[in-house]
Amino acid sequence: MTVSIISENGIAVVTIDNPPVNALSQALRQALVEAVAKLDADAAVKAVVLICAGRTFIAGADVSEFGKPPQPPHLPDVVATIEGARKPWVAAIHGSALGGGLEVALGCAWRVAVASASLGLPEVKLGIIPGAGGTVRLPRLIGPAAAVELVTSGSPVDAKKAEGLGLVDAVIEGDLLAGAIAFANGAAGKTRPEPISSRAVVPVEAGFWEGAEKAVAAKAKREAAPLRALASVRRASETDFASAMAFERETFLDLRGSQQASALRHVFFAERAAPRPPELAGITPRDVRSAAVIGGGTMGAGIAAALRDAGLPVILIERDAAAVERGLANVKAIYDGSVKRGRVTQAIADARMAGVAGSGDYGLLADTDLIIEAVFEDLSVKRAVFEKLSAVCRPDAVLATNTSYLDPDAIGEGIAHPERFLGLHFFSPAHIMKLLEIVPTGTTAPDVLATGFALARLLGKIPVRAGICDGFIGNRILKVTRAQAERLLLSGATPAAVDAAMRAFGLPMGPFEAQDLGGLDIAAFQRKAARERGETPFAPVADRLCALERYGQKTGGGWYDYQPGDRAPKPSDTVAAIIAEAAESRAQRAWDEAGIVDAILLPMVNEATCILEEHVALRAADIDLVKIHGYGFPRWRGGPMHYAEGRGLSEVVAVLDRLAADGLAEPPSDGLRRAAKAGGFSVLAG
Ligand code: T1G
Repeated sequence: MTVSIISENGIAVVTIDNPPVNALSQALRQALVEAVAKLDADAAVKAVVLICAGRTFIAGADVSEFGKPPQPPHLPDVVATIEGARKPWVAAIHGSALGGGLEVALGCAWRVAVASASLGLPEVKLGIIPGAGGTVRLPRLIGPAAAVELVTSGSPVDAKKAEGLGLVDAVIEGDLLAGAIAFANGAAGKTRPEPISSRAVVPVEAGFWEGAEKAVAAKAKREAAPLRALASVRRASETDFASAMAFERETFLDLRGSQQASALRHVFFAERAAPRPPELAGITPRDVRSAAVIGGGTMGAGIAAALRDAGLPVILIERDAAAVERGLANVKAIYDGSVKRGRVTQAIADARMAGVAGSGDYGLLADTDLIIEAVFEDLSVKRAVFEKLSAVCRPDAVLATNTSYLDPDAIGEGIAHPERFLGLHFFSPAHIMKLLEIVPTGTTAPDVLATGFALARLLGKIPVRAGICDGFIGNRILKVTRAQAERLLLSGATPAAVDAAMRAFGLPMGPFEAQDLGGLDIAAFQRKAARERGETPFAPVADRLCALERYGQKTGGGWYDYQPGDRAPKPSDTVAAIIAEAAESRAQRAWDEAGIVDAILLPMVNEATCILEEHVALRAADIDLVKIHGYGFPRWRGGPMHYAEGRGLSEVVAVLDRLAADGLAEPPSDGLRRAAKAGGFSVLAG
């Protein structure tokens, strides 16, 4: 880390160089305090430009220091030192001025930025609030309403928007340093603005805070930080600077040590580690400049849209002209929906749609770099597709199957150049869901696996390497979730109670609501295949419902009844009767929310531990990412593995032992017992 200072014609330039994102480490904070003293003592200096080397302005406090006790100089003091400097400082912003980075900029007399820069206070996304004056200076600079939006959402604004808010004094065209020096020269002769800490906050209209609280609470749901951030902005608007700073710091330190902050930090680093797995270090992926999707159904159309969103031209192949038209219509429906929701403009949607060519002719794929198969989940249908692809595609073209449940080794058998084949398991809707399970076969070449990860980065997805087993990582755990949910029904719980408990835990919806939404027939199809393999999937009630063709919302009834045109789930007497009959010989018990969550979540952790021990997943954090980005597990709980470690693996083992003794769960696996003894899952990682 370096902080260099050069002075010329009265303007000193302080350049921070602390790769990769100029995070505010203890050494950097110390160097900034020393720079203020040095330049205040230099009579030749009339103003200071603060700029960063590398790809971005200061991106915030160093998140890797969060788990340790804060070391002086503390950031609020650094910001106060800059604000109180005798020579005025100008923050020159490129890349992202985030968190503590923006707070340092707020200590400067002026802020300038290039148009491509963004500025924000993302702390709530880490389960904390700004801790160096962000919630106190911002309402003084841009007013309470804009400050509330910026602080409680955690979302950044671009330089133009920031200029409009008064957060940035000028947007620099051309070279940032030259523009900042010119700005400093011009400003040096002018009256220096009143320090933000001395300014008053403009009054708000009656009811503002009550309205803000309602809106923030609705969005934050069970995350604590957004409402605490709102309280800090309100305190800053209603009391003097010093009291507000004390309140902010107290809140920041309180949240910093919270479970939610620990969980969100865990996810932050897991998401950044996922696209660059250590086992692929130094391996160059193959170039992917063109792509094709075989199959224009829901998944194929979603994958085509995801590829187009990343700028790749796409050929959509279907079996005949009518199917091609349907496939293209499915892609168009995706873009029409995006335009309707304001996610893209009509012009962008049209351009993306124009980049999809539909055809029934595999011959068009002779020079395509990547081909993803997304046809019906039937082995013979898939193998026929790859037979054609083997014949027409370049030997180095990457061929991928999007299968959810079939064995990629079986699908790829007989493919020419099998080293270029792998599984790429997208999650529906494929243009929205971030998770991509990357499934190498026994013959996939390392550079082809690296190509899968590079594709994930290009598509803005979270890649997780998964070994071959039934359901890979996510769907294998899902089967346990569903089996446990049915076990609960047979021992006295109701679908509504189970769903309510899992929603209260933080899931977007419970296991039964989710099945009614997605359709019970899909899992029934998988259970049929499993039984043909000699397995005995546990779904006594779901099987009965499917026999009655109660597939969920799409048939007006599944686990719940639905009135025509109304998606609200109603408890079903039919289902209750089926449950009562299936539960006849079983012990019944009263279930509370905590008991339901344990009986569903801890068996999931047990199965995940087997997945880890079998090296189907390489790291526990990867399993957390699968559940968060593929199944809506709450980020602020960090994922099932982080949650279990936080709960204590010995306690997890004890609860599972009790449930197993009552026939309500499988006993803890040997791996889970070993991890409990070792105090964590890392003992099992591949
Ligand atoms: N601290 C430490 N390391 C960080 C970091 C940070 N704040 N931000 C990024 N990294 C690392 C990251 O782990 C990765 O490391 C590398 O930088 C590139 O990241 C007092 C308390 C800045 C928009 O929340 O949003 O300030 O894997 O892959 O896609 O009030 O990183 O290469 O070894 O994401 O170009 C507030 C979080 C902190 C910003 C760049 N700040 N970072 O995105 O690169 S709290 C944040 C980001 C705070 C104050 C409070 C993004 C980015 P490695 P990357 P990118």
